[in-house]
Amino acid sequence: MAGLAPTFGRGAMTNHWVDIKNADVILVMGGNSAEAHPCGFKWVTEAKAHRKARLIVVDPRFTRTASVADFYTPIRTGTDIVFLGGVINYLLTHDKIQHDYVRNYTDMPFIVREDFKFDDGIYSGFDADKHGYPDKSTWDYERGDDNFVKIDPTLQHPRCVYNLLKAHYSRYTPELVERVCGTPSAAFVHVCETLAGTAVPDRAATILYALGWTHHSVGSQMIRTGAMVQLLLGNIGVAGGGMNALRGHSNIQGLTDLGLMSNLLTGYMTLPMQAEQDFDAYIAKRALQPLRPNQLSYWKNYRAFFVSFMKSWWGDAATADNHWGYDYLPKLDKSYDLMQGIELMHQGKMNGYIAQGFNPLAAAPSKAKTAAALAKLKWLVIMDPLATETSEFWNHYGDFNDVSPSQIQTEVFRLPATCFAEEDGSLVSSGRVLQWHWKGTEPPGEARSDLEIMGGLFLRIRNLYRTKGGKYPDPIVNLSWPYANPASPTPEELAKEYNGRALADLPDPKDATKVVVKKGEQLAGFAQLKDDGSTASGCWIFCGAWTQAGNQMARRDNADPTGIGQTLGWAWAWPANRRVLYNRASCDMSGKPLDPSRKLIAWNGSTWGGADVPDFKLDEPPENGMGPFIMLAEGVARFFARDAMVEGPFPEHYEPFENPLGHNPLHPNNALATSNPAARVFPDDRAMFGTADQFPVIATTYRLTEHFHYWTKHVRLNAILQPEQFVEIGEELANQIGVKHGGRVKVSSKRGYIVAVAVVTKRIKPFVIEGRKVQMVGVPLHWGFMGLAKPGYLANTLTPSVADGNSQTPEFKSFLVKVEKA
Ligand SMILES: Nc1nc2c(c(=O)[nH]1)N[C@H]1C(S)=C(S)[C@@H](COP(=O)(O)OP(=O)(O)OC[C@H]3O[C@@H](n4cnc5c(=O)[nH]c(N)nc54)[C@H](O)[C@@H]3O)O[C@H]1N2
Ligand SMILES: Nc1nc2c(c(=O)[nH]1)N[C@H]1C(S)=C(S)[C@@H](COP(=O)(O)OP(=O)(O)OC[C@H]3O[C@@H](n4cnc5c(=O)[nH]c(N)nc54)[C@H](O)[C@@H]3O)O[C@H]1N2
Ligand SMILES: [Mo]
Repeated sequence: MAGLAPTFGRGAMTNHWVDIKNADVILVMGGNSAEAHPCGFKWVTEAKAHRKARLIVVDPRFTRTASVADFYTPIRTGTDIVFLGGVINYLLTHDKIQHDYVRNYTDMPFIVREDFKFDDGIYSGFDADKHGYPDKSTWDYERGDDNFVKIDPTLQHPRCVYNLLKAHYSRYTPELVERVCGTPSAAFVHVCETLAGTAVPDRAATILYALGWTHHSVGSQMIRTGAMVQLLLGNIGVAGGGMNALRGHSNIQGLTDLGLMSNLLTGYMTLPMQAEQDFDAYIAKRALQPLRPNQLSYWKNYRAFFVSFMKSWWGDAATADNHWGYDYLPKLDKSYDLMQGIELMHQGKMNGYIAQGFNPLAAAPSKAKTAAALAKLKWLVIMDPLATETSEFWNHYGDFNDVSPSQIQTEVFRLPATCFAEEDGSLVSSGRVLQWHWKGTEPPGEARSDLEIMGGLFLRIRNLYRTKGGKYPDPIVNLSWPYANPASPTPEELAKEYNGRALADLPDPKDATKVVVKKGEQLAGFAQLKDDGSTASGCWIFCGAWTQAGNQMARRDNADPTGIGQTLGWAWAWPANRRVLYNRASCDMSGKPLDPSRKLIAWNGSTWGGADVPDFKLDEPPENGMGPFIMLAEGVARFFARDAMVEGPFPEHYEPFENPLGHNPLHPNNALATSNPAARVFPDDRAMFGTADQFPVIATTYRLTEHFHYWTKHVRLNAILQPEQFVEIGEELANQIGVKHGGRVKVSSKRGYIVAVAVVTKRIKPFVIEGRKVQMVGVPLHWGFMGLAKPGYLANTLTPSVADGNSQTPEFKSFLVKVEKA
């Protein structure tokens, strides 16, 4: 069975919400936090009020965030790599980088293999037939005889990362930015100058981003480019800095932490692929050994995390003989993300689908494809408090009932679920903070909690396997199910299980005669995890959340001893209650804080400590030269991503799959490099891309403060605030097509059309791209045919089915339409 978890966004904040108040410069780009994160946005206001922080907003539209910014400049959708690559070029050519930081804490001195090549938009190892890079072997550093990477601390070597990076982004000039992004070059340079002001130890910039970056076929690379800017400025690991992914649903961070993606296990461990039948090889590939002398490479403990995880799933049935249950795990032939799932349904290769807390007809791209896919299912189970567009898809197949439900054979089961306010549990915020919450009210009617529904399903399925056998019953019948009421596990039981406990007395590593944790006790943290079956932990990064001392997530001490928002007694953050990741980088090589006024940690001569939990080995003396990025085999941060990204080691601009130009201005003569050559496109979907001759207007989709996706239209007050579907359209375009404010427009793409009220606005202006004027419209996503608001068309009627090849996130934010008066 595959979990078709959607992959709409990923990552976490390297810092945390309150820490935004420590920033001197705040760049909101690829998001609209005032509107989508109004509560967390108060920390931006705080930074502006108390630190005189400068807020810069770069967005295709003038948003509510832009309205309170110190500086706003527009950008054409899907071109942020050009903008950010331009910032990198500016910082390097104007020597506005934090030298010691870059030299010591990043891979700039690392030397890259001689056979690594980049030619007119394509990296070495490309296979045009396979639409990607099956061979990434050249994307690597050069190794010495000792197998460590060769480096040149003087940064003179022509193939050191510094020189390759400099050459790569030398093409990204302010003129190019203006020509491709439509951002006036003077405005662009102003943003560069403002950011450059933080290339010093006592000033920091933070970047707040969300879906304006993830919802592109090159989304992951946009985020990487932003991270590279922050590394050049020395802004990662310091208070008021960071790369801060502001996430979506209240517990979407928890979803990825707990591995609810088709290719993940908990704590960002990964499921094996089909070729990985051998357990030791699976571990060896992930337990990365250091690439430089004296580095830590914390993932080398992978085996301990993994074996403890298997013990939590299969208990006594996980033994050395079955490789701790590795043999039970499914081995993937490919990723089974949402896009893949819809594709398989569409091909008639999937019989049934359980949608739990998810409304794919409304949320997935290309609604016509989704509807056709659902119609091919034999059965569909909806676990949701509400009747959703998906649960009623059969009634509205096509638009507004133009196909008779009797033609659709899919049997739909609705299992009414509770909502977060009707149950206890934990939520993980974007800042990685796990907060316990308590139920506010009893669930109505027949609603049951997700735990009870899942528990009931599991017991029945296990019983079928027990009584009737089946192809491979072992993984199901042997699953550990230690709950007091097996039909309804409690959130407390699960939280303790995720933390983990000792399965035998655990001896003190320094003195084997002493026991540090007794058999059966809760573990104190992931450093106690063992790879010999003597510990169990359902999610290693959550280890420490429910210790022998109790539920750490329920703590509510808001004491902030240093005044910089480090409230270590408030709830609990993964990993290890650390609030700012990579915080070792806030100190110089000798362990002294770079900025004494925003001190996170320091070396006191014998140990690391301070306002945060050190992201480092506590007793590691600075003079040993261990780098601050202990989760990487390099020990330092990477500009050169080696083989981590499907497109290549340095981000390169590729056009959205539907773009107004028809070519990539950086590679006008290489059609292979027009759009991301390694994006995820299913063959049949290629025919569904439109071109600018028929669809000349750019469209983007987004949210409004007054609604939460597709559910608040079921709530009377929200439905009153924003009662009816609308499209935002600039004055010039409105004049051209003869539509007045409050009139109606028809917006069509290659995949279908919507009709909505026209909101004619100055907030949207045309872009001048390669000397040509290009218009844009904005489509809020909240409407559909269920609920109390006026029925509207699903915004995803318009969007194309294509995704980022790393994250499988759809390109919701940049596509082409035609706009007419309706
Ligand atoms: N009120 C409310 N709040 C919400 C939600 C909600 O439905 N309602 N949803 C939650 C969820 S699940 C999520 S994931 C988050 C999303 O949070 P955001 O990503 O902040 O939300 P969006 O409205 O999708 O905003 C994306 C912004 O990016 C801009 N944009 C589009 N394309 C580009 C581009 O190419 N470059 C740049 N620089 N900007 C671009 C859009 O104009 C828009 O202003 O919000 C969460 N918060
Ligand atoms: N064009 C376009 N499409 C988009 C986006 C975009 O920006 N543009 N954004 C994308 C993003 S980021 C997201 S996150 C998705 C959102 O897509 P969805 O996640 O499908 O949207 P929601 O309406 O939040 O649906 C969640 C469902 O969960 C139900 N629910 C709430 N609480 C519980 C619970 O405790 N248990 C159960 N079982 N159900 C519960 C709600 O009633 C609701 O029906 O949309 C994506 N689609
Ligand atoms: Mo989201």
